[in-house]
Amino acid sequence: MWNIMRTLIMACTLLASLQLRAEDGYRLWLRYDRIDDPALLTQYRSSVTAMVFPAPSPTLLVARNELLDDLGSMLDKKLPIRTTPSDNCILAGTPSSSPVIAQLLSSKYPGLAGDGYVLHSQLVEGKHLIIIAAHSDIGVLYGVFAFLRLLQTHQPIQNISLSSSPLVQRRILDHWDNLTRTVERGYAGASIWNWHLLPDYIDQRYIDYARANASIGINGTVLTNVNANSLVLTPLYLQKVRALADVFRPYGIRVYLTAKFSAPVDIGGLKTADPLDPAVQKWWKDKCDEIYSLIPDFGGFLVKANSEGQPGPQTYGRTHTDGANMFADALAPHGGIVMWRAFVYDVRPQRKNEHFDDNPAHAEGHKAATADAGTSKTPVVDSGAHNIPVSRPSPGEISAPDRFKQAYAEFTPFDGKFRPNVLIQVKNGPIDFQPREPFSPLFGAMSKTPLMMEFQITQEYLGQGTHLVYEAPLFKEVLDADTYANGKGSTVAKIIDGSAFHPGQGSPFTTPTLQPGISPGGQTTADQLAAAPLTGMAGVSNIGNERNWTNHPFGQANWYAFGRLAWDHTLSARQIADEWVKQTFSNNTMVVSAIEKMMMASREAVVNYMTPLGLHHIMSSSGHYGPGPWLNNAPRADWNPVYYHRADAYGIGFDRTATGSNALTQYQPQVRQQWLDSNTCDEKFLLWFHHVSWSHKMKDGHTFWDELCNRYQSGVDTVKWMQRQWKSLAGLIDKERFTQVSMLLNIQEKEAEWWRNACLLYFQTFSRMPIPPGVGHTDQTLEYYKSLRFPYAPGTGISL
Ligand code: GCV
Repeated sequence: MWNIMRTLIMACTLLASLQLRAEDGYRLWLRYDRIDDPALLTQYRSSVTAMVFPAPSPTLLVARNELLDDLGSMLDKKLPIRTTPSDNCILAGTPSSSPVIAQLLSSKYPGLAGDGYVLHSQLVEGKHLIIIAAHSDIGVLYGVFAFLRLLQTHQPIQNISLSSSPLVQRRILDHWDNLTRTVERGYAGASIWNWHLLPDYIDQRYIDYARANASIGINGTVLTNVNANSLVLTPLYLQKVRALADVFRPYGIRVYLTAKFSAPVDIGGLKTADPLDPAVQKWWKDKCDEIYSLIPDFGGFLVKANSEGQPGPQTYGRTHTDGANMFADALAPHGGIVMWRAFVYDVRPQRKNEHFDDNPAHAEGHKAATADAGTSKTPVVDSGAHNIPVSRPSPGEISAPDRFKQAYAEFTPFDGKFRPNVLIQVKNGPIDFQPREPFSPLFGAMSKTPLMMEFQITQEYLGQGTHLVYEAPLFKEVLDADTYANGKGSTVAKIIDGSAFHPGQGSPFTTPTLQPGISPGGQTTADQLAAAPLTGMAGVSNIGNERNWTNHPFGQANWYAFGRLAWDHTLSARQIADEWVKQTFSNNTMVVSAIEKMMMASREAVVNYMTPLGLHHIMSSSGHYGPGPWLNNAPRADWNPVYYHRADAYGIGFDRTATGSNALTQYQPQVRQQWLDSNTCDEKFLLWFHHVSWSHKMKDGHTFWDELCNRYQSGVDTVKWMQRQWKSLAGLIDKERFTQVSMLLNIQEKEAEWWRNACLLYFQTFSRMPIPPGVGHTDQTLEYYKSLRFPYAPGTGISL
């Protein structure tokens, strides 16, 4: 008996270790391992025995291969491809490839349009078919990935009847990747674009990147940093861009580039980049013609202008509309679009890299640029490549008005004045991707201009490469916020998908077929735009050339969640976490439940241990890594944490009511009302809008000071709880990722305590109140925390 038991135990252990094969994370959520539930495997095998999948286009070919390979590995069985359906067969394609599909779409799914897909089981002439159908080829590829997801997440496939369509048209990853392969705010190694070896060397990663993006519906990629380098527009680099575009095309992914406003001067030999100068306009028109001759489906340009030292139309006394419309006119004949960023402050030209931080090594440019501020000696700053006439700020100007208000002030006067192929790309909040921000007031203020969301997937302010922070709850909080722009229910999501002002939008759009040689021109014609204005969502990528793409294995979840929400913002954060965990780790219920709980708690944890109760922008300036609430010596007032928290003997917080900067007036009255009074304001936003006393009474009866301390502690406690959850999964997760995440959680715990200690010690110098019981103490001094330096913190992206 003992022997039998022992053999059984050994067999089980062997089986478990075989199942938990080494995982380096490269496969992301596209693992497609053999279905490990024997009963389910049998069921799936009997439901899918063959496929009919004509593939007359490159997109349909990759779709068919994907289905064949991935089903083959999940079912551990190669499926035959037939020309006519047999029983229990998959039928995949578009109406033009099959009358059955044509009939299905017109009779049962008449509303399906654009790149949406249908998964449908049906009896046809006595045969059970699973139909994967769409109007466009790319829709079929999306349908294939959705079908594979059903199996990966162990869903029934016998009686399926579902359809799904993207709610916004442009679902784009923005890479802040430099041509040197450094990545600004990147924490996962070097850029995946190997510019030096392109165009001749095609890394397998490019193909897997395209697969991963297509699997979640992402259909565009901006290859280069918004702090742009004009060189990418030279013939040498355009050949490299073309090679990438060729790889991505079958996966429905368009390539976009960042356009440096000064390119006509930098690389074009012109003396000016003034957008109203006919020679400049011609230069951009010729440049666009050149690009489209190489890349007929080129998406267009993303432009950061007049912000953090990037040149722009204001440099020449022109407006955002003058600048954006110049690009729009050059792109329009080819169907291209302009994504013009609303992240604006600081029109002064910057020296190379100076905006990154106040590290003395990087601040040189700043010092030089502001050295004689106020002396008004020289109104012209030599910007390096060319002279741009700009006044230097006086010291008074340096102590900046509320930066919160600048985007609204600069853009609302131009509402309705942009060309139809311009999207204004707005960061989710008014400042800069903080752990929590109220939504940007622009979302409620530009009813005549299509606004595109910009989220940051890379964790610049969320623990960078080492903290487990699931961002879907952050994205959802913003998308679900009500702007009241067109009455109650005008959520940010509905502004973005166009439905708040254009009823009927927010549903399916067609991405023109992306086949070589076929010009997608016309996709943004005036007629189409009048019927359905442009819509889009961008996420600043967290991808690098680390083997597992994102460094932290859970960074993959944020890439995944961004794509899923860009496709369908009505999905819940939990639902997305559930899918991701099952595909990325396991369908084991213990694993799924523990990881999901960790993920769902993680965003609130980071808010608590970094910036609770509406604190913002209090990180260190060295690469934005770690706490630095005491910093007050950056060359611009609004780069200093003290500018944002305003702690003093009375209290803390930025008064944005009428007694302060009055930024609240930028919101619709109903929104303003909900944040106007410090006694009723949602406490999560309290210090965004109010300067409250240390003894301000909180809703739970605590003083503000005690509540602040408790929140910091609760953030730390959550991280410790996450560690325990993770430990409970030992043996259920492959060793490689288990160990990796354990180590990263240890770092996160240390850093959460670091944030708590440093911030509380510092704020206590103002509050003069004791740390309440139950809140962790430190033996270190505030001076110790202030003395910490991280000269080589990653992500500064030096050298464009
Ligand atoms: C690409 C913040 C970041 C910068 C970034 C900028 C932007 O300031 O710290 O690295 O620059 O936002 O979004 O343009």
